[in-house]
Amino acid sequence: MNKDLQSKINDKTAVIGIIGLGYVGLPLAVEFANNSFAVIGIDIDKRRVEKLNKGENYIADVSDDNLKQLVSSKKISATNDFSVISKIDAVIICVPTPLNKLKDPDVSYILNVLDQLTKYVHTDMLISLESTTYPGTTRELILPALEEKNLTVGDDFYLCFSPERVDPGNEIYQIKNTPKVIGGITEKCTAIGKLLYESIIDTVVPVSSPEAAETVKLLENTFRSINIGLANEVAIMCEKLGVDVWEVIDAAATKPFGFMKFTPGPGLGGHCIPIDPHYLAWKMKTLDYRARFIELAGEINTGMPLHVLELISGGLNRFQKSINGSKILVLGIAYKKDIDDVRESPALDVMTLLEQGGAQVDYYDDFVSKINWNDKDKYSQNNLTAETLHSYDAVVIITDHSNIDYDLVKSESKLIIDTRNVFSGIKDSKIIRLGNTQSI
Ligand code: SAJ
Repeated sequence: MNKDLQSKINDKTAVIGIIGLGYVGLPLAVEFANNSFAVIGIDIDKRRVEKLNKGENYIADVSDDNLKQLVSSKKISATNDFSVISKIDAVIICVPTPLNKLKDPDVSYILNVLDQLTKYVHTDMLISLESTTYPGTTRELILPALEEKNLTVGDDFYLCFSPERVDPGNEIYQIKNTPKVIGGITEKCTAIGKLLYESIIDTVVPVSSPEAAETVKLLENTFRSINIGLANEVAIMCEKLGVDVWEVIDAAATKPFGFMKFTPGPGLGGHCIPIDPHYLAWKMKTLDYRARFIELAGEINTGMPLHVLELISGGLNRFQKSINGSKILVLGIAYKKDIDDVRESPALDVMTLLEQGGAQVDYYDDFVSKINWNDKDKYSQNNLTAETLHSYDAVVIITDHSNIDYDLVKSESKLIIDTRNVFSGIKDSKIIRLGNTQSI
């Protein structure tokens, strides 16, 4: 007897498909497989598919051994052949949604998936979109394409939006214990989607529509971008006011209600926070509304690398040096501490500005051995010895990885620009801290 989707989810015989096996999709595939579902990962990157089918992990938040065990026990397999969708009961789309050169949404990855999905969509199937996107994408782009197959949403198939809430490197909050929001086209869609996610996640939060769920995600990340922008602007104000922004923020954070701590930095990195707010701003433009907070936060955050350059220039000036002709070491180039991801990292902007200013720029980051930077391969310095540090006119701390010997950095560097308050409260004329009078 052909069990319906609901009973297949309940008895875990539903075959789960994850499209897009990156920092969102692969952990999700592992989570479903760990909960006894058969999972088929689909990705257009053949190398990634091959690695996965050999049980080789490439995502830091996934356990190598767990993945190897799931692949060898055939709970997880991967392919780049979308026709497997015809035997998949629930498919979850986790493909990138970047910005194009004009900073407008680039939903081409979603559209490419849709081209394939419409070939193989079948009755009694759940489709959940997780890729962060502008409100309306699920209903305006995905639904019509599926309904063209003479299938009725809420009867023949179920369509939801459920935003991912992955915080790479976060060891406390992971998939199971991070509440999951979900909004379906119909109430039955939401109910089926909620049932599926509840099989792996402790708390699933239904909302009334996909648009609500799409907007929840954008609010979450816009909230962060704007508050980080505020922290960055307060840092610049504190340099002019003659106070230490880090002391001010720490003291403000003692307020037990009505305040949430954000800290300044060299800019905004990652594949979400710098990008997601622009999806909301773009959608609002189509509705003749200007999202001014988002634009202003974007201006301030993208202006921080240039501010860091001014701090470096001011510091070199103390030693009658200029950026032009100086040797500069950037310490930490990942977009945030203790991870290996450099996407949108402000370190890359700072390095480009330094090189444009005539400096010789090197970096040290033992999470990131090599980058492709301005179309050429650049390698991390091998080790951080006293001799290495002393050979640079300035050392710029962009990402404060935990595994650095900062005492050595302090004793052996001629000049330090500290954008992460590593040397908190230390008054030393060779240390310039972002957001602190000592810096100027
Ligand atoms: N940053 C600051 N000051 C702060 C916080 C962050 O300068 O007070 C910088 C970081 O250095 C980094 C960037 O902002 O360059 C983004 O930081 P993030 O902590 O938001 O890191 P992401 O983008 O890896 O993770 C975020 C999630 N983080 C948290 O919730 C803490 C969350 O915003 C999203 O669920 C997730 O991206 C996503 O994928 O949308």
